[in-house]
Amino acid sequence: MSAILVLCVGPATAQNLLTNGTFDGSLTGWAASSNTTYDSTLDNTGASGSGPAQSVVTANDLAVVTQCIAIRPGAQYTFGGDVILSATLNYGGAADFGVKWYSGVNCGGSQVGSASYTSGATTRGAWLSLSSSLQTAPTGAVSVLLLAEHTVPATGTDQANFDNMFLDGPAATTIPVLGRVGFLALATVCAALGIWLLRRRVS
Ligand SMILES: [Ca+2]
Repeated sequence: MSAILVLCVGPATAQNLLTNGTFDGSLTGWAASSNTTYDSTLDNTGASGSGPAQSVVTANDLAVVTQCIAIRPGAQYTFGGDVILSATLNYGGAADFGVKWYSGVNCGGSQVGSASYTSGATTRGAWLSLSSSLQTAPTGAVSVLLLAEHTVPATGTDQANFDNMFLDGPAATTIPVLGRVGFLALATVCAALGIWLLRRRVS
């Protein structure tokens, strides 16, 4: 019955699609550049064992933490997370979150549309929450690469930590393609279900 209701009413709406966006105990679910590690000491919410990803860039370099997610083209998404730039390991680095859309599953194929980024972290020594504007997944995209990025403009040691990352939006469900007969059958079942629910409510 619940499956029929989902078909009649439509799929569920926005949810955080990331695996382990809070970095509970490890970087499980994430790919990270070699200058990024798990840090158990600096969780944004103080939750024990839920550290952030920590990037320490020691040269004119880029650190990146990524996760690829299946998405639905044409659907709307927002992304972001929390970031703290170290006040002590400070060499003028910058940090933000971004998305890149891909035509193939698991971020294969080619990049589709433009990459988008949140604004960059502007202060150091305090956690900041960064969130994107509403993004529409481009036509032809089936997956998206979510990134946390940390760059340093020159040779020096700079530290950033990332936590509570999110990609909010509808999951990439496989929508069955119905022929005319199938559509009429589903419409009939939905109508019958509606009448049945109405009668139950009245009686
Ligand atoms: Ca955490």
